[in-house]
Amino acid sequence: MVRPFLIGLATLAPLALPLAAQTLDDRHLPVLPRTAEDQAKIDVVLAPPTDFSAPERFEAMSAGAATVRARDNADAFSIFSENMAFEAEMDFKLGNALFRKTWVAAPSSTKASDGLGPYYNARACQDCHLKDGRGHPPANDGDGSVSMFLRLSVPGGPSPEGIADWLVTQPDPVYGGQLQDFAAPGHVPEGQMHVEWTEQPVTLADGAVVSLRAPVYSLTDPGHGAPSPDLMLSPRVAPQMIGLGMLEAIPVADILALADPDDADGDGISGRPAIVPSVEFGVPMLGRFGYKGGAASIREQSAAAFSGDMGLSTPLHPDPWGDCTPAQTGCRAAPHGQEPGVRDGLEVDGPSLDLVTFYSRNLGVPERRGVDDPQVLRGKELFYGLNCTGCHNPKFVTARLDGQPEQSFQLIWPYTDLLLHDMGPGLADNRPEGRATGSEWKTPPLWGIGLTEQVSGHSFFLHDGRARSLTEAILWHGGEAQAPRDAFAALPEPDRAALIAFLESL
Ligand code: HEC
Ligand code: HEC
Ligand SMILES: [Ca+2]
Ligand SMILES: [Ca+2]
Ligand SMILES: [Ca+2]
Repeated sequence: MVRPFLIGLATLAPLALPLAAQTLDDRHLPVLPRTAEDQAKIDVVLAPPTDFSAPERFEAMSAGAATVRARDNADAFSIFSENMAFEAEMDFKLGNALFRKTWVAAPSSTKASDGLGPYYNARACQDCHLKDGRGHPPANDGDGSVSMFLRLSVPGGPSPEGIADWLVTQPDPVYGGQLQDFAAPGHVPEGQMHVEWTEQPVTLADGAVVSLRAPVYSLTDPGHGAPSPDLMLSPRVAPQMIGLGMLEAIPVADILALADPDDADGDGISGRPAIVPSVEFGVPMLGRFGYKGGAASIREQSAAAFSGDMGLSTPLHPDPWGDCTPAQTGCRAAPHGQEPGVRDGLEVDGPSLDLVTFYSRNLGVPERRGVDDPQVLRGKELFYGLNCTGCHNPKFVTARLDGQPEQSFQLIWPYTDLLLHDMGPGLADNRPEGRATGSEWKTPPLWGIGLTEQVSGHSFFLHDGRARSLTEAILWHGGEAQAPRDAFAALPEPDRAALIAFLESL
């Protein structure tokens, strides 16, 4: 495999940042400043392609030197960054063990892994992020919504300081911020997620008919009283875990530079940054993780998962009852796994959170397949021509990082701008989150998407897994993406196939 993009250290000179960047920074990263010389090199590699008859330089290496060899088995997303030092492998393995670890409710004889719940969605990270890939919606009711969950909220509540355009919501006073569909022995689960599908046929320009399945979600078997009539639900399947450290290492200024909130360039696309109060740093930060950009860093997202998904405390969320509200008195009276002198008095101590974070940061992105295939190249040309790139931004160069070599200064190809976009009423969950409205979603990365079937055994896409194919996923696009979606629907069949072949090669 070629080791691309190793550029020597040059003299340090500060770079002028766009105005908006002055209020948000990358304090989650050990950033070294970019030099003028770095910037000149970056400008060259980030220039859009002009020739679609051959792949661009380094294009096959989706995550730069951290890219892993594509495997033809279900472990393709479980490989550590190719450029990781030998000494770091043990941390990755320990993090993996914690990611796979099955927790048990307290009190138990296995003191080292107790503290689960009392309410929870799953007993291990890996139960949702199956094979480090994405989850899926339930095939039938009662089939366990294990790899997806419902986020909950009601209108009202406080607004965090220093963040403009915050849409005020708060956790449900009884059910909290998330529906936990399991409970420890002796406790009643909060309820179940129920989904009803309706098939909606869509006719494309050439007469082909594609059926989209439209979901309606509800909370059934509520175990803690009738839910509030104002309750808002947001269904979410677990996303794939690859390349997250790279997304975390993109300089915030480079993401903000793509925002166009008033659509000044008139292309119908107006990305906005998600800005969230950082739990770890106590300041507003760019929200990079979660479907609406609800978390600033992998560490914060992982700590929120321990708390909300499994009821486990960490240094960032020290409450051992997780999402349980004051109204859930049974939960708050339940035994927990916190003991003085054991695991720093937490259910998951700081070093364990750091290991899981290191693991999550270093799941490698497989290299592209078929980059020079003529059909894939034609599909790439269409991807640019239809302005899919208006949101699925092809490439970035990560920040230079001190002591984090895997992610430092790499040319990456994630196909996301990490910004929020209005995707229209079809995809709306009608549940605002932070600055994201009920119809806005953060552009997801597309790298690895062609390996979904191989890793996960299904091809369900979008935030709730409603799309059963890449074609359906594209046809669900609306709002700011209406024009590219319509242009796709108007393509002749060979061009649609080429665009899909390009996506399959990512
Ligand atoms: C019940 C299922 C479930 C469990 C268990 C779970 N996750 Fe997740 N995970 C999700 C969902 C759903 C999201 C998207 C969340 C959102 O949109 O707010 C997510 C998002 C993430 C992300 C951000 C990915 C991205 O692309 O934005 C990370 C990192 C993550 N989870 C790590 C973990 C870790 C670490 C654990 C174990 C401590 C864990 N998860 C347990 C379902 C789960
Ligand atoms: C206005 C921004 C925007 C444009 C333009 C856009 N997308 Fe998307 N795309 C998104 C967002 C946001 C999502 C996630 C929506 C959701 O999960 O509900 C998404 C999801 C996807 C997915 C599914 C990803 C996954 O992990 O499930 C695919 C595939 C995709 N887009 C391809 C395309 C293609 C091809 C085009 C051009 C025809 C395009 N997109 C244009 C914003 C955009
Ligand atoms: Ca607990
Ligand atoms: Ca809850
Ligand atoms: Ca625009």
